Amino acid sequence: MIGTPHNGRPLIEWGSAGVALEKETSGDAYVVAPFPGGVLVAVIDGLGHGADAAAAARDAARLLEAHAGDAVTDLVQRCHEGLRKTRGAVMSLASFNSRRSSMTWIGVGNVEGVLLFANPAAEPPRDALAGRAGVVGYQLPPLREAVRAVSPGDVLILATDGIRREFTAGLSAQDRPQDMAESIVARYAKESDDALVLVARYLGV
Ligand SMILES: [Mn+2]
Repeated sequence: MIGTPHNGRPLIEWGSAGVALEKETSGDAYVVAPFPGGVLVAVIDGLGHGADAAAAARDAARLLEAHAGDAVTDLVQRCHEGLRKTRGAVMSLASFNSRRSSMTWIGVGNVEGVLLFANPAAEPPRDALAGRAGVVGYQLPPLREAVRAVSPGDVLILATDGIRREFTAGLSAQDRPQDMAESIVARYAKESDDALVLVARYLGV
């Protein structure tokens, strides 16, 4: 999918894929939400699975969509307050900024983030984004964001823990995001948890 009309041009191209443990009711959710000057992407894993997990993830997704242009630390704090009556959730957020050609990232809990560089000479060829332990809605770690420069063609992948950690093996930043997402789920989804992958390629302006 091409997301985010941005002055008429999309800032990212993205795709997603997932499987739910309980039919039709995934506790995992994603957000792709444009705002003036950028786009917010996020993957959320509501604790456990089933309807209560889905409710927590959905509440978080709504809050992120409604405030997409806010600083990522403020977004996590807002979700923390909004999810207190739910089971809680873990999440990773990335906010792309077109003017600065940057991505600001934060993660609470184990939603994996990997940034694949389009430049084949990049060393290292990818950057893993480590979240801090915690549960949004229950217990937050100190909130610290990380900022990365991004170039057109760089690919961000966010994956819940229903995807085995080895999913980054053999990935190429050249592939279509939707194909990458489907291939990761097909090869690395566990049978024991909801699984969701979001792949976003930064196109630049
Ligand atoms: Mn999970």
